Amino acid sequence: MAGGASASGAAGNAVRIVVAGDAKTGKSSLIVTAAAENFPSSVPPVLQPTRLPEDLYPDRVPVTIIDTPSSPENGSRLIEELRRADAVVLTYACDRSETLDRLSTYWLPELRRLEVRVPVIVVGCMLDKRGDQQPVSLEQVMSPIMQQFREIETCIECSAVNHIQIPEVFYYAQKAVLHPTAPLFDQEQQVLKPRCVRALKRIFILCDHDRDGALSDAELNDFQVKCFNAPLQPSEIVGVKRVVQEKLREGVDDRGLTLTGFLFLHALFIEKGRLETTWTVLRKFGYNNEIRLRDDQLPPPVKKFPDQVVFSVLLKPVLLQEEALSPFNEAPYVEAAEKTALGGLSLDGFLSLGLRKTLVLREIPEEGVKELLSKKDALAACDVAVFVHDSSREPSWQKATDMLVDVASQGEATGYEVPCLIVAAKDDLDPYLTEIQDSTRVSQDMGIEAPIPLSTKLGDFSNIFHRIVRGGRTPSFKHS
Ligand SMILES: Nc1nc2c(ncn2[C@@H]2O[C@H](COP(=O)(O)OP(=O)(O)OP(=O)(O)O)[C@@H](O)[C@H]2O)c(=O)[nH]1
Ligand SMILES: [Mg+2]
Repeated sequence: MAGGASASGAAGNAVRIVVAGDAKTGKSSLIVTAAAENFPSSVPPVLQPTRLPEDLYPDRVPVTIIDTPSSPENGSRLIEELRRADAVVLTYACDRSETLDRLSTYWLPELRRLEVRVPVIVVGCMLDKRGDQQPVSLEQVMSPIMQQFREIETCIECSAVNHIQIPEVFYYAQKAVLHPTAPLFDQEQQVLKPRCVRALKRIFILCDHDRDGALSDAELNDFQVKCFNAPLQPSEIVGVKRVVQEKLREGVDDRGLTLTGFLFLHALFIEKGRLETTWTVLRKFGYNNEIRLRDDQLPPPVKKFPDQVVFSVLLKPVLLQEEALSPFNEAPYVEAAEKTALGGLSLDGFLSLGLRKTLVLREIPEEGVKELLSKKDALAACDVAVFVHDSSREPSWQKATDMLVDVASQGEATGYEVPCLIVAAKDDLDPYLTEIQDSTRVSQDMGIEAPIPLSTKLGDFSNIFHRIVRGGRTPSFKHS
């Protein structure tokens, strides 16, 4: 996984940790003591790459530690190693404050200059030699440096000679690679990053099976089993909800854990250093280290309800001039639409919108969605996505929402975010029991317009073509 920025973070890849710092700050002794659990009486200036025992840490990812030379004549070798690092351990000697100062005057700026954008662990070595001469705490000393250099993931003091906090140094380093903070959390603002929020919102919506806006105990349990392969005990569910509710009243309601509560819980995990929990959830739902859906997650599986067409995409209208739109709700366009476009629940064909503009509707049958979304730039040519469902049939609605979520996710993942509209067709029939509530809630959750009811049978088009051209709103997995 060498190469830092491109690190996949997925278990199974080796982690390469490079140890650097001023001369005689204890780099080589630190490495030998971690690998052999023995403080060496003498060490060569630079060690060969050292592999840590695989069972040392729970992730069981192979960790290779690279020692670096302090001598200036070996500067190019040092730079080469730093550029290949997944994480950098920077050492100073606890009894030599000038080596600590050099972190902010030399080492950290140097890493930035070299564009080594990987997590940094700052390690104070030879803690045993400091004695009581430094009354201030590590936190007091380090917090201004950590504020200035957000790439510092953790600071730790250790003593190789006394075996204090030696395995911890490399534990934090490998953890920072496998479960990085930066994509999840904005350290500056102390909030979840927008991309992380969007992914968690999507996950929440996918886990909220009854779509009532909260995770019930059963839904929470399913989520837990999916992510961690183990059920939650009833007392644990109570515990989780209590923790959330104590800090954030609206985090839980009588239906269960709300989206706000779900997001709060993840912020809490991260704050407590349990990043692996949030990463496990994201990875189970198909996200990579940049919190983008992995390629193998696109396209999503498509179930088939053969008698329906629930997904239509409007290709780029051919805008011939900058003139105002002709009203489409007048003859002959509505009639044309009625005969050709909406007959049989499909938006299809070519609708001429007066002399100046052309609205191109492309019908994507259900089985074509998979193929469409398999192209990363599929949505680039699309101005609006319209999701048509039969409002009298629940499976049709379910299918339409799944597709809406898929299209919105792909839009987010690829940057081609497309405004979406939901069309509730066959409005002359009785809707299935909770259709109105459901569809209104989903549109609210996603931050798009309320579903547009229409009935071709009754000739009621709800001004649909006008609304399509007006464009709808881009879904944002926003929750009311
Ligand atoms: N008391 C004490 N001495 C240590 C500790 N760690 C290293 N030393 C000693 O500090 C000296 C320097 O240690 P090294 O491990 O060679 O440090 P280094 O940074 O690799 O040094 P260079 O590669 O020469 O720059 C050696 O004499 C070590 O025995 C420690 O935890 N406590
Ligand atoms: Mg050395």
